[in-house]
Amino acid sequence: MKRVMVVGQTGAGKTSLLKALGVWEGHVRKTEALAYGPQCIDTPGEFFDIPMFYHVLIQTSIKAAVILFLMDPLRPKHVVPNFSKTLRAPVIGVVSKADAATPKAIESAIQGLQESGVTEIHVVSSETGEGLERLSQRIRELRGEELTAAEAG
Ligand SMILES: Nc1nc2c(ncn2[C@@H]2O[C@H](COP(=O)(O)OP(=O)(O)OP(=O)(O)O)[C@@H](O)[C@H]2O)c(=O)[nH]1
Ligand SMILES: [Mg+2]
Repeated sequence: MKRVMVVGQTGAGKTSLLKALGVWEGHVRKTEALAYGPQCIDTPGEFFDIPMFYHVLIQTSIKAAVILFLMDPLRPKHVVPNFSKTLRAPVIGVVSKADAATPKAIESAIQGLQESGVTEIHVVSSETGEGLERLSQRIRELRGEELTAAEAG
């Protein structure tokens, strides 16, 4: 299974993003434990907030085809330098909640992702759908799925 895994601080919008991308069918509520769907792996924010749990994220990442590493522009930045490099699948950085954040906050979140070791960064909103089409396309590429001629442009 080529699963999409999400990682990031509590309330960053991980579950909402999986839902908006169509890879999670369940409800969006606080994620209390690792949750596997046929197409995704959802993780609780605490696993990123509390270093004692890092090893769980790292071990779980082995089972992912692509990892979305979220930074919430509405909350105090939590940067763990080069954390994304410890994960065992390709990492895409995602600034969430673009609909509700100021350009300055978005810029700061992008910087936080760069400090976390991420090189590819998307700015999205699960509320309005901003940025989701491009992100979906990149996920499909990293999962090794063929694009249709129209999508490939
Ligand atoms: N404005 C706005 N709010 C969002 C967006 N995405 C998520 N939220 C809100 O952010 C809150 C947290 O969303 P979740 O998807 O549960 O966040 P999470 O990262 O899965 O949180 P944990 O499971 O606790 O780690 C909810 O109140 C969502 O409605 C977005 O794109 N825009
Ligand atoms: Mg969640």
